[in-house]
Amino acid sequence: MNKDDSFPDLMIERHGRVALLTLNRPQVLNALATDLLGQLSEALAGLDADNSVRVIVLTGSLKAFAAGADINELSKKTGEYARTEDPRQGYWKTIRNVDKPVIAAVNGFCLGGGNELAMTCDFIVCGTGAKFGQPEVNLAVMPGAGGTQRLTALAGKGKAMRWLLTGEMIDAEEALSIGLVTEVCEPEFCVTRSLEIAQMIADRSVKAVTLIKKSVLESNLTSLNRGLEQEFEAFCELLSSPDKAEGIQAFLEKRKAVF
Ligand code: CO8
Repeated sequence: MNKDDSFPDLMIERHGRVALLTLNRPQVLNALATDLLGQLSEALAGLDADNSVRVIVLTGSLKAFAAGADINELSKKTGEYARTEDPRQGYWKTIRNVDKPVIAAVNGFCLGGGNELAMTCDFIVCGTGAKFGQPEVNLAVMPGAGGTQRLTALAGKGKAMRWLLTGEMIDAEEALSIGLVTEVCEPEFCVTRSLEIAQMIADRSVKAVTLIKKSVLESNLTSLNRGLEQEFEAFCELLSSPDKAEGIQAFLEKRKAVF
């Protein structure tokens, strides 16, 4: 395992032509603080530009792929800041623009921004105990990195509405049944299995793989881009609301929010 000083919250490992990138901020269940998101976007861009790498597998720990954006940061953030100064949107753009295939290997909690990150990958393999969800509504906020768009595209309107509006979690079996994930395996084999699939892709023609990925993403790019803009505007509006202050305070005090 290669620890790079410029990526203190990531681990990067090479398996032949496959790179394994591991989120490593266990004390907060890999919550995607701005700094971690910045490291991730830089590491992914670096691997994308590295000719010795053909496929990337992104994973977390057995307990959590990522439990969402960092709620401590979210508490201080206003809509105005998110619109003007926040580097996060730029980081997300870099992440979704990676040309090489990226597979998410998910165990444990995959929530909020964590689920948005997994859905931004090209497909997801998960362990039996994985729990997916968009619980932002519990904090009186909403997904701001594509959750409303990508979950709807994968699960269909009814299920996406149900999960986005209630914040309920989706277990691995249900995630498989709706196509949110492509395969469920024993948790300890999730990364190995993802590396095996990555290896299969790495053996194919780079040119064919690159153009297939590009074409699949193109299929709904115009509507996705429009949806992402609308979602981000709504997200910024909620960041400055009094309900958000109560939602986050309640989380930090480990109590149920009252709206
Ligand atoms: N951010 C910060 N800290 C977190 C987060 C998080 N998202 N999730 C967990 N932690 C911390 C906990 O506060 C706890 O810290 P401590 O030990 O100091 O009390 C530690 O991680 C372990 O967590 P728990 O004790 O809660 O572990 P449990 O196993 O009891 O519960 C859960 C696990 C169910 C995952 C629970 O931690 C939880 O509900 N987490 C929050 C999930 C959530 O709401 N995610 C959505 C966040 S909002 C978002 O992603 C989109 C908004 C985009 C904003 C962009 C601007 C920043």
